[in-house]
Amino acid sequence: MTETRSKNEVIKEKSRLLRGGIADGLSHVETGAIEEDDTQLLKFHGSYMQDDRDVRAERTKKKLEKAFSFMIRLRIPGGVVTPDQWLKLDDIAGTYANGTLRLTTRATFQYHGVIKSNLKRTMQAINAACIDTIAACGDVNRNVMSASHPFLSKAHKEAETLAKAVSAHLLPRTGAYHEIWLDDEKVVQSGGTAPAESEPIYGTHYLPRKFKTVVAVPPDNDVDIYAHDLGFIAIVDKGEVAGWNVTVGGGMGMTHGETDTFPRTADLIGFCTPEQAIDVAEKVVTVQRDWGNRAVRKNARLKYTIERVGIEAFKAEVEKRLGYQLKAARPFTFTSTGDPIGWRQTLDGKAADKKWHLTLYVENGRVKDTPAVRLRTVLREIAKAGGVDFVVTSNQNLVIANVTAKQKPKIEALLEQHGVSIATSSGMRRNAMACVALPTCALALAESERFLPGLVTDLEDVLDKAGLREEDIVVRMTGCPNGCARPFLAEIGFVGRAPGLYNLYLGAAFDGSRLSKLFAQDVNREQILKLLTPIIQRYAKERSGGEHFGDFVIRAGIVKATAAGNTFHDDVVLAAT
Ligand code: SRM
Ligand code: SF4
Repeated sequence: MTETRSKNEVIKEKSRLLRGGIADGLSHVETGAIEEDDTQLLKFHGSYMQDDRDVRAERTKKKLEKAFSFMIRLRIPGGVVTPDQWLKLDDIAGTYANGTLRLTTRATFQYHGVIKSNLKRTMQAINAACIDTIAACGDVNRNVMSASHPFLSKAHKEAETLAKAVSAHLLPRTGAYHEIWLDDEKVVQSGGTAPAESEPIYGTHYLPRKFKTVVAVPPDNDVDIYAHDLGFIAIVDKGEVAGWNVTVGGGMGMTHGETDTFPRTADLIGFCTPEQAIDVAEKVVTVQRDWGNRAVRKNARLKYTIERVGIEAFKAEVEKRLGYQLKAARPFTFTSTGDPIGWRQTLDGKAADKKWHLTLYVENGRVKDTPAVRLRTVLREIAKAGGVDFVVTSNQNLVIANVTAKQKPKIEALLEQHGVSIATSSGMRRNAMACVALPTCALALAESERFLPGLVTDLEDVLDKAGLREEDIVVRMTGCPNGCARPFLAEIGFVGRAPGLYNLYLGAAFDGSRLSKLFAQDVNREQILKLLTPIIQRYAKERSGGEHFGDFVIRAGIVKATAAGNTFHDDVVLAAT
């Protein structure tokens, strides 16, 4: 290790395999916070320290400590929970968090607003539901997402099985999690420096940066495979997975004004058999472990390693460590990144065994009750009745899966009774996603989850007049350029710059394979509508056949196509505002 390594590398090194001073920090009742270094380690345990930014200025004025609380992210590879687990998770939301469950863009749950004195109790309650939060965040392989849901077909089940296996194989081995949160026997004496256990895959410094893996089943690219460090694409032959195409080096995060940071779509490097997949995952991870940038965190993701060494050199090193070459990638076709909202039936098997699955649109993934729409209550009712499964999707939606023909009308009636509609108000809303942003996210520059729904309502008026209300148009918003709702892969993307101001990006591909391009800078709600109205009107008149909005804006010369991540900042011609 050179002296130029980043601060986080030193924190990891001194942490005694992710212990640091977390346990001690939890016992300090005089503050709602924990030490800064420990906040970095806490991420590996699935939690972030945050503060309520809505009251930050007022509390500072009154010389009060910030209103600290903790966000907790669950690790659920494949995204499935049983009704019993749902009820337990719902209880936790009411008892320890802010009364909501937040479905994330990586197909799991987050809690917000857990205060320090409840953090350990909440972790224990999550574990009592047979779910953990290990490696849900931090410089490790995180929760592994798989395509829509495992009950759709045999191939989807195999995708879930792979997601679970990769997640398990790449889990940190440290006993720190069990020791701190579950009172397991300590593996290391307090204050000791030599941990008794080791990390065979990660070593003491873990990865240079976060690492994300997904599994897709064409034609759905619901997991947005090109946005992830590592991806497996099912190649299905006669209903069976013959193997997996492998993708590496995708990512969204960048920093405004720093062109050495950029979103990048992953490269396809070959095909592996089902038996080889876990080893491929491990070797991709270990090459990134050894070759990733440990000096500059903003350039530490796998996408920058690949940009630096070149995809061929990266692939060659993976193959060297595997001891064999990957086969040539096999043909496949993706058609969309969104979820098919509404009912669909199991795709394969005997007609009599086929079940129904309802994909419910959940606005920005927030499961809550309002006086008119009691989503949290109805999902509780459905869970209490049992006999179904719940699956979180990578588009912040929820599948109520394995519904029998007899249960179907009962579920529909319950939803209606609680004001929850299966239909969405437009094709744009069905394809809309916003990240959390304010008030909990420390990095937010602008609103997102609290702003996008209203903006979509305004845009729906424009779509209505153009006769495009039902048109599927992918729109995504984030409160900063970290890209948590994958805005650079949206046909219309908004990225926060400052309160009320967004950069507007256009032209990503509907199937998630092409990044967008900056179209307008620092625009407010009024300017956004002024800019998008004529484009939407032109799209209605001039589009050819089933042409998607993202393709149209390129053909019409409104923005240039982005061929690759490293040209994302090129050829930008800003619109006059
Ligand atoms: Fe994210 C950081 C929320 C998916 C890229 N993300 C954060 C933090 C933890 C802010 C922080 O570091 O203090 C946000 C917490 C907000 C809050 O109050 O809850 C946060 N990210 C989210 C979630 C909850 C957004 C959502 O609305 O659903 C998603 C949780 C996913 C999960 O369950 O694991 C979430 N984040 C993503 C994605 C999408 C994806 O992976 O498909 C991305 C872009 C893909 C990628 O990783 O490149 C993403 N989040 C980031 C980044 C930028 C990373 C980078 O390489 O530059 C950060 C900041 C960082 O890591 O320094 C970040
Ligand atoms: Fe926070 Fe930015 Fe991620 Fe939104 S995109 S949740 S504002 S880090």
